[in-house]
Formats: sequence, structure tokens, C-alpha cells
Amino acid sequence: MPRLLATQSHVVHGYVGNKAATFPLQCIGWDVDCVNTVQFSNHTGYGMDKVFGTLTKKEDLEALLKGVSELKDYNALLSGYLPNRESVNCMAEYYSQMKKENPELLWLLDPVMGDDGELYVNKDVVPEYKALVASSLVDVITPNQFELEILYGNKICNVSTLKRALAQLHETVPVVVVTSCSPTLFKDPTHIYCVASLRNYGAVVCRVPVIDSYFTGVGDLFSALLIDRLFHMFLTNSSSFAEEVNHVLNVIHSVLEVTLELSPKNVKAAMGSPQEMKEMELRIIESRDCYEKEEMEHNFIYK
Ligand code: PXL
Repeated sequence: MPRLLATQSHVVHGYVGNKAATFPLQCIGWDVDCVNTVQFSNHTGYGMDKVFGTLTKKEDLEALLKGVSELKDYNALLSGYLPNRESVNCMAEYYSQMKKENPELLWLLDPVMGDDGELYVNKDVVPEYKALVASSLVDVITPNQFELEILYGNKICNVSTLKRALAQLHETVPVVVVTSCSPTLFKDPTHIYCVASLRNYGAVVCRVPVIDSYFTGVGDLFSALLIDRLFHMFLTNSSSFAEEVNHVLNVIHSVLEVTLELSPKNVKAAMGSPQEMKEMELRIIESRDCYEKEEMEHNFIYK
């Protein structure tokens, strides 16, 4: 059984971060080791006055990562939400060391910084992520468009700038998946566009119909499912990149459908409303039949 180390948030209630990644990965045959960067009562969309808990202290994060890195037993490394510069730096140090010792490790970095023009971590994480992306040690990054703009250092207003940004990032990172582009980029508010680019292969544009509700943790589920598909793709030397991305998007779409179907009111949830946020928590367990399915219902590949 392959083993993965995931460093991201833990919530006591609900499904974001490690709570969104672990069960699906276990269902598809991964042994998942979790280092929790925060322990919160629930995700921050409930409203900041409704979030309780703590950030993992730098010394504790360091001790945990040092301990597990000495086990030298991983096939894949995943990271997501890290709350501040110290935690990003600490993950970077231990993950880099593990990757240098075992270049076969597949490392997916989700450079969680913000969305829609707004940073939701301290701005001092930016240079840490930039340095990591430039290190040539990371195999896969999954920024949203805003995070891509930060890493690239420029705004992305059209598809040709997007291509330039991807080309720049490919100088050091083999796989770049832009998980959600701004609706203005493809001039189509009815779909979410995901652009996945593999160095020396090219970019695949996928589009998924927008489900008009507010879901949290989708990016965390995405990175978990993507690292699994890419791990097996690289292991078998297959060139099924577009199909792998389509597969991940199909699973996500099914999970969102299950979530919506089981939500009490079947209505659009609003940010900052704890009751509605609670009702729109991803139905990670109820979606258990979605993870292992090989046949795909939709072809989301656009071009
Ligand atoms: O990626 C979603 C996420 C992860 N971790 C924490 C969050 C959220 C989204 O709100 O609050 C702590």
C-alpha cells in the first residue's frame, strides 16, 4: 500500500484540509499520515467569531515533521493550508529534505494563499512559496488563478498571459494545475475552468458546470485525488494526463452532487452563516462510492 504524508488543517467538525483528503485517499488504497497545521472547531467560512482552536506551534510542527521524516517511508507528499511563514518554512524544510533523499517521492504543493484577489494567510508566506516553487523539488502545484498570479508576479487577464505564466512555472515545476480560473478569463460564467499543464505535453482545459452554492474543502479534495491519479500515471509511465484530470473532476462533481442532494434545503449556502455552512459541508462519507469508480459519467475536457 502506498503511503502519503499530508500536512494541512484539521477541523473537529466538518470536512476541509486533512478531513477532506484522508477518507477518500484511504478508500482508494492509500495509507495516509496526517500532520495537522491547525486544529480548529470548524472551517473559517462559519465566520471568524465562530472558529475556535489553535495553530500548531512551530516547535510542535517541527518535531512531528522531523519524527515522521526519519521513518523514510513515504511515496507521496501533500501540503495544503499552512497558517503562517514559520509553518510554510518548516514544511518546506522537511519536505525538501525528504525529496532530496528520495527523488521518486511525488510532491504536490497546494500554495494556499487566497482567492479572488484576497490573501487569507499572512503576506509573509508569499516569498516562502515562491522560493519553494523555484527550488525544482516540487512536482505538482495546484494554485487557483489568484495564487498563480502571485507566483508568476503578474496579473493574468487573458489566455496568452496564462500560457506565459504556465511556461514560466514549468521552468521549475513539471505539473501545474490551475484549479479555478476567473470567470472573465474564458468569458463564460456558467462553467468553472480548470487548466492543467504538464511540461512537454501541453495544457488541457477542462470546464465543469457551475453548481451555484458555496462549498468549502473542494480544493483539498481535488489535490488529494490528483496526487493519487498522477502517482499511478507516473508509476505506469502512461500518458493519460488529460484523462486523469477529467477523472478527478468527475469524482469532485459527483461529491458535490451528493452534497447538494443531501443538504436539507437544497439551496445556495451563504458564507458566514454557520447553519448554512454546516449544511453544505462536503458529504465525504456519503460519497464513498464515488472514489473507486473508474467509468466516468462526463467528459469535462474542453480543449
Ligand atoms: O481549504 C479550505 C480550508 C482549509 N483549512 C481551513 C479553512 C478552509 C476554508 O475555509 O478554514 C482552516
